[in-house]
Amino acid sequence: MIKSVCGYCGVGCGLEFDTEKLIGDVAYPINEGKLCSKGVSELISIQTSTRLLRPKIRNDISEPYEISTWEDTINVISDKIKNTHKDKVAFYLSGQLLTEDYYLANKLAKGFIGTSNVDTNSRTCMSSAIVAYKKAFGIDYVPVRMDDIFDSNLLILVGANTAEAHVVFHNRIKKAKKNGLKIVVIDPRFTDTAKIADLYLPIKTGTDIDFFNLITKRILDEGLEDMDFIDKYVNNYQLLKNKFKRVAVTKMLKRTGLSKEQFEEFWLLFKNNPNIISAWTMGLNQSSQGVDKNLALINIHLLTGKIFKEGNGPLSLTGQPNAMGGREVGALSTMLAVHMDFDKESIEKVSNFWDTTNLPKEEGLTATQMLDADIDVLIICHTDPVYHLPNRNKVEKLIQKVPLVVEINAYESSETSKFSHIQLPAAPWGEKEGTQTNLDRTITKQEQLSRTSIDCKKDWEVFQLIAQNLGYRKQFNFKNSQAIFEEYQEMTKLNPHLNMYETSYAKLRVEPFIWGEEIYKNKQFFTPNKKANLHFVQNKLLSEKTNLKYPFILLTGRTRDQWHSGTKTNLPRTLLTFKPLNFCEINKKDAKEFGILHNDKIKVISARGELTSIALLTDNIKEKTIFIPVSNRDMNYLTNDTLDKESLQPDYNHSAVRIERILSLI
Ligand SMILES: Nc1nc2c(c(=O)[nH]1)N[C@H]1C(S)=C(S)[C@@H](COP(=O)(O)OP(=O)(O)OC[C@H]3O[C@@H](n4cnc5c(=O)[nH]c(N)nc54)[C@H](O)[C@@H]3O)O[C@H]1N2
Ligand SMILES: Nc1nc2c(c(=O)[nH]1)N[C@H]1C(S)=C(S)[C@@H](COP(=O)(O)OP(=O)(O)OC[C@H]3O[C@@H](n4cnc5c(=O)[nH]c(N)nc54)[C@H](O)[C@@H]3O)O[C@H]1N2
Ligand code: SF4
Ligand SMILES: [Mo]
Repeated sequence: MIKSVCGYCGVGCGLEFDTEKLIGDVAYPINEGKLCSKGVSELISIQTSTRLLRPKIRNDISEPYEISTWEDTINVISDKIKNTHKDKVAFYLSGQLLTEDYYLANKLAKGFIGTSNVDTNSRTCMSSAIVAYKKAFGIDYVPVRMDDIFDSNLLILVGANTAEAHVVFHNRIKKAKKNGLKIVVIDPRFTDTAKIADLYLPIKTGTDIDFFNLITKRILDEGLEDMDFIDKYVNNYQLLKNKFKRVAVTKMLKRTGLSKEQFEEFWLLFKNNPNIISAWTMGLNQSSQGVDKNLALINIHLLTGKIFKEGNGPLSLTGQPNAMGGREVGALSTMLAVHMDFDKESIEKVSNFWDTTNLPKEEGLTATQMLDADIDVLIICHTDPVYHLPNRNKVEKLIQKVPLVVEINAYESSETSKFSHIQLPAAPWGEKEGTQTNLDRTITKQEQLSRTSIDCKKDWEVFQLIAQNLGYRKQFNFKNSQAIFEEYQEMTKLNPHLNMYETSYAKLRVEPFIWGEEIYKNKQFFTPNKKANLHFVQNKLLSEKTNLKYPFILLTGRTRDQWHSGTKTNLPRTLLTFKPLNFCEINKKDAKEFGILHNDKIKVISARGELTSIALLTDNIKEKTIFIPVSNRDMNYLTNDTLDKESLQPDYNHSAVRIERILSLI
């Protein structure tokens, strides 16, 4: 029996492998034996015929790929890097990479090639939360654990569909509900999560700042602040209070689309429950003001001292299994390494540690900027940007201008593979080992369960091959992932709040490790005066607006049994019932107005592109709002590329579209 962890979502469930099947690990603290359909079927996804098994190459994307060798493909890549200015080289990584892969890619790019153009799909996912945590606390730190729900009285789930996206955590929420936890769900769709809510608030998209500001206003008006906590730990209180004297309450409430009665019902729950957790995901982060939405929510916890206390706090729910680990090693273009920024002192420390003089002096391009930036070499690993970036028609045009696009993937059929020149076969989950950090700072260890397929390599090995070919043999001479983890542990000593050095591979095989617990105990903030910052933020209405031509707002999101583009989950599997891959939820009243019937084949059109889908009529979505699942690979032909100005995260959930009926199937 080998113990490992699931590689899908940020919950990080423990599982056991007994030669042929996977079961939940009953002794694992996170999931106590439970798994969802994705975790259970991890094995099926490594045995599929759609695996990428050989390196492939072509000169031009109009030609078919030809099978090649590792030696030849790595030579082409390193020759191109050598003959290109370092600022024209970019690495596009993923929150699904293991920490060891992430560490090595960052070391190669920033440390030796000398480019800070290293970013990740987490830019499209968690960057608003990262920026907000840093602005508020001075550090990217999640101050709540999942288990806290058992000590809490009220859980506010806002823009998060845990029933489909964090399934095992959702089951634990249900368990806590049986013990008395009250639940509020704030979402423009009545999701599966809303089914367990004591109060469901169908907020209008993009108005969460107004909602949180209404709460702040009431806290201030009714004198519910925790003044002891504020005096000791919080900056800008008086400033915020003055600003709130003049906010337009009626206008804010009107914008949310909620009634006075709905808000009052919420307010009673808020006021009468001492311990409160608010948890959020893409409904807040993927927004033109994603950072501000996060800050408006964090304000509430700081004002009431509902943080750093059991059963309380603002809990950002990380989506991918190791988006957190990527943040810890520093594999984003806006950070250097191990939570350090591009300041002089940090550059010096990191240069000494890696024994290099090549470090870039400033931040690089984000994932959402790379294609616009005249890049010569783009190395994409464990993610599918053509599928996931907004405004796909533009993305397709831009990626074709990049002279060398390299894709490292474990499967053949990504959308990006249509635009790459080289495909390198990676060993997927189960054929490699390494660590990942889940959504509440818990470091877990994946184990290798079967041999690596003959011509596949672990992601870190690919980066090491490129590094060695560029001449950095001494610095990239790792025998296995444990050796990388140990170097990374040494590096975390440069920033001691990252106390990963206290664990080891041997210990992680037995139990997970939670970093940063001292920060929690000591109520530590990392701003210059060690106090958390309140921020006054307002809804600036920056998102794309509907109009007569495009009268609907498009939302996109998860379904329980599919993982994004579906390379691992859209496989024939027995015993599992799926939602269809392609559907479009439309409110019944809207459907009537536009003459659309249930199951009609429809075209959804935006100013940027279009896709086809099947109409699913429902009362569960707000009027003039439609929903398409992320398993529809064409979704980003519709979305707009407005970015949050600080986090540069896309505003995926707020694109104006119209619907046309193609064909009635009835
Ligand atoms: N089964 C499955 N699970 C997954 C994934 C997967 O692909 N499949 N992906 C993982 C990843 S990477 C991520 S990031 C997470 C995402 O986890 P979630 O964010 O929980 O998943 P989404 O389905 O994107 O849900 C976002 C919710 O926000 C709502 N929303 C949209 N706009 C607004 C708004 O303006 N305000 C409010 N309050 N709500 C709004 C949407 O209606 C939707 O219900 O899931 C992770 N888990
Ligand atoms: N419209 C819209 N767009 C979105 C979102 C949305 O909600 N709406 N969500 C955004 C978010 S939050 C996210 S996280 C992204 C997700 O978008 P992506 O990251 O592009 O989606 P995935 O399908 O998870 O892509 C993972 C890729 O890694 C490959 N892979 C699997 N295992 C391995 C391995 O071991 N090694 C390597 N090298 N490759 C492997 C898979 O085959 C797949 O091609 O999408 C973003 N885009
Ligand atoms: S909840 Fe997440 S980590 Fe747990 S089994 Fe499901 S996909 Fe895997
Ligand atoms: Mo994500």
